[in-house]
Amino acid sequence: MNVLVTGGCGFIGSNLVRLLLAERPDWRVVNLDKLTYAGNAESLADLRDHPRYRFVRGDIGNGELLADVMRTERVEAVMHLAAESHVDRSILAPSVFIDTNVRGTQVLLEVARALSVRRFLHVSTDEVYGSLGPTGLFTEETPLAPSSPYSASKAGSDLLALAYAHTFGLPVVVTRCSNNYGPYQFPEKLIPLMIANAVRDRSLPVYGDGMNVRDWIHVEDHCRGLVAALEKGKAGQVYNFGASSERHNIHIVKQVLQLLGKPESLIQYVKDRPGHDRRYAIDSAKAQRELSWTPRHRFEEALAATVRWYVENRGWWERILTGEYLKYYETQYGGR
Ligand code: NAD
Ligand code: TDX
Repeated sequence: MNVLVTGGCGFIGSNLVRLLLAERPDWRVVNLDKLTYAGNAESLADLRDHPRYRFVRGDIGNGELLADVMRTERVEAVMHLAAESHVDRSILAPSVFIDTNVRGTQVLLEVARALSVRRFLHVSTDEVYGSLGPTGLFTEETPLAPSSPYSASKAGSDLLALAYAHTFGLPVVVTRCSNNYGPYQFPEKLIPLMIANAVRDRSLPVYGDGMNVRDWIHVEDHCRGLVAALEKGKAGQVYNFGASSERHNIHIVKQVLQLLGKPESLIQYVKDRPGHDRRYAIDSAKAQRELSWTPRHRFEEALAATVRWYVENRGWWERILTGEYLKYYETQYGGR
C-alpha cells in the first residue's frame, strides 16, 4: 500500500514513519511536512536512502502540491498528523493554528476526496473533549468542549473530517489520543522540557499548583493504535487511545528529577496557563475491543527509558535549543 503521512518530521509522525517501514514491508511511505519550528528532518536522517520512503517538503494548505504528490505516488491512504500542536503557542499566537489545523486539514480532505483515497486517518486529540472533574473518563460519546485555541482548532478539523465522511462518503477514521511521551518529542512539551532543563540544572517551571492531571501513553503504543485504526477501523467512526496512566504533573516532574539524580529545589511554580484544563483521562475500551489494540508500555519503565534516550541523544535536542526556541522560551517563561 502507498501511504501519505503528513507531519512525519514531528514527534509522533517520525515515530510512525519508522514503525510503518519496519513493520509493513510492502508499504511505501511518503512523508509530507512543512518543516515548521517543530519539524526536524534530523529525526529521520538515517532513512534518507530507504527504498520505500520519500520526503516531500510542503504545506498541507497547498492543494496543488498535495494533488501532484498524491497522484505521482499513487497514494491510497492518508495518515494526517501535520498540525500546530502546542497549547501555549496557541495562546500566544492563535492564527497559524486555524491556518494549518482547520484550513490545511480541509484542503487535504478535499484533495483526498477528489482522488478517491481508500482511507483517511485523521489524528485528533483527547483535548477536544475539554476538561474533566475529579472522576470519570472521556468516551467517544463525550460531547466536544475544547478550551484552548489549539484544542478548538483540532475540534474544528476533527468535525470537518467526520463531515467529509458523512456528507461525501470519504472513508475517514478519527482517533483521539491522550498525552504522548517518548523519543523525538520537541522540548516545549512537559516531559522533554523538564528533562532538558534538569540535565542542564535549569529551573523546572510548573504551572499553577502542579495538580493538573494528564493520562500518559508511550508514542509507540499510539502509533500502533494508528496503524490498527487505519487497517481495522470502520469508516465514519472515532476511536480513543490511552494507556490508563493518569498522573499529576508535579508527580512526573519529581520522577524526572529522581531519575536524573537532581534536587527538587530546581522546581519553580510559575503563573498558571490561562484556561488550563484540569484533568484528562481516556476510556479506550472501544479501540481495545474493535481494533484488537492494547498498550504495551508501562508508564514508570517507559518514562525511565525516555529519560535515558534524552540523556543519550543530547545532541538531538541541544541543536533545537537555539534561535527560535530561545525567543519562545523567553516569551513564555520570562528570564527563568
Ligand atoms: P509536532 O508539533 O511534534 O509535529 C507536527 C509536525 O507537523 C511537524 O513536523 C511540522 O513541521 C508539521 N507541520 C506543521 N504545520 C504543517 C503544515 N501546514 N503542513 C505540513 N506540515 C506541517 O506534533 P506531534 O506531537 O507529533 O503531534 C502530531 C499530531 O498528533 C497532531 O495532529 C496532534 O494534534 C496530534 N496529537 C498529539 C498528541 C501529543 O501528545 N503530542 C496527542 C494526541 C494527538
Ligand atoms: O512548562 C510547562 N509546565 C507545566 O506545568 C509545560 C510545557 C506544561 N506544563 C503542564 C501543562 C499541562 O497540564 O504540563 C501538562 C502537559 O502540558 P503539555 O506538554 O503542554 O501538553 P498538553 O497541554 O496536555 O497537550 C498535549 O497533549 C495533547 C499535546 O501538546 C497536544 O498536542 C496533545 O493534543
